[in-house]
Amino acid sequence: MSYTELNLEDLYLQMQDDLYDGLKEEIPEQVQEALRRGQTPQEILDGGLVAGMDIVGVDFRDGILFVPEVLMAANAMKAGMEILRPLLTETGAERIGTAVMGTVKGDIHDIGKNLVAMMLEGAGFEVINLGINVDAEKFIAAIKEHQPDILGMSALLTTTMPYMKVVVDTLGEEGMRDDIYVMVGGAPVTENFAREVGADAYGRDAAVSVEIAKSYMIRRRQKLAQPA
Ligand code: B1M
Repeated sequence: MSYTELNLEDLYLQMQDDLYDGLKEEIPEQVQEALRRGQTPQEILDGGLVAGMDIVGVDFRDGILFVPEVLMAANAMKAGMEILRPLLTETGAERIGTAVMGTVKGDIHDIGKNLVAMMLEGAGFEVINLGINVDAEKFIAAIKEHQPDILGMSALLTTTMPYMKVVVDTLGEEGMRDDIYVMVGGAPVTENFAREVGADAYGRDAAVSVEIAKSYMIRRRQKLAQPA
């Protein structure tokens, strides 16, 4: 199908519909078409992909969609994100810091975490993405190996978000807590929850997370520049 005849609003509605239906072939074509029309990656995410996934989330909650359909929608979303990836990660900026990121143990949701990782890369961070179902030992081993400035944890389930505290506590036990800035995010996570688990910051969405990470790096650099 050619999407060139659709006006922009209808193109986004089509994208949301096709994402809902898990049409993995169509989504990249629509993303390309939106790019051709001068839309930014952020506009395409907000107007098409994330908006479509929000509708999927509501119908999943209400028992209208089931896991197989949601998985298809997730795969369609990932196909769209692959088109946007080079645009989100391309950076002329110098490397400003390193982040280790992962979705916590018991949780396999990775779309939001990957989006945050891509946008951090675009802002000049090196990101070591540990994937899904990451336990404290794996986080600690990666931090020891890569010495990142930031640890980013994602959780999408109310049952897995408490695991963030396990990781923060393990960092403390290992004597590493003061050396790293811990950021948490994911749909059920809140500012209060972040505080409760001992994180340094809560990232509401990818754009906000990048801003928080960048301003932390500025503060850190200023602190290091001060005479002892
Ligand atoms: Co899941 N699922 N799911 N699911 N799923 C939710 C989370 C749910 C809210 C759906 C619902 O009922 N409405 C619900 C959780 C309910 C709860 O805990 N209270 C749920 C459930 C119940 C489940 C299963 C248990 C279902 C089952 O098996 N019966 C199961 C759990 C599996 C497991 O993890 N052990 C399950 C499985 C799945 C799929 C595999 C089918 C698929 C995941 C595919 C994948 O990720 N590869 C899936 C999906 C797609 C969803 C929904 C529909 C969409 C999530 C998503 O990708 N959103 C979701 C509904 C929802 O969230 N409304 C749902 C788009 C993404 C861009 O947003 O992830 O929020 P989000 O990320 C944002 C911010 O949160 C933030 O920035 C991102 C970009 O702006 N952010 C961070 C995220 N991580 C961050 C980390 C940071 C900073 C910011 O660190 C610095």
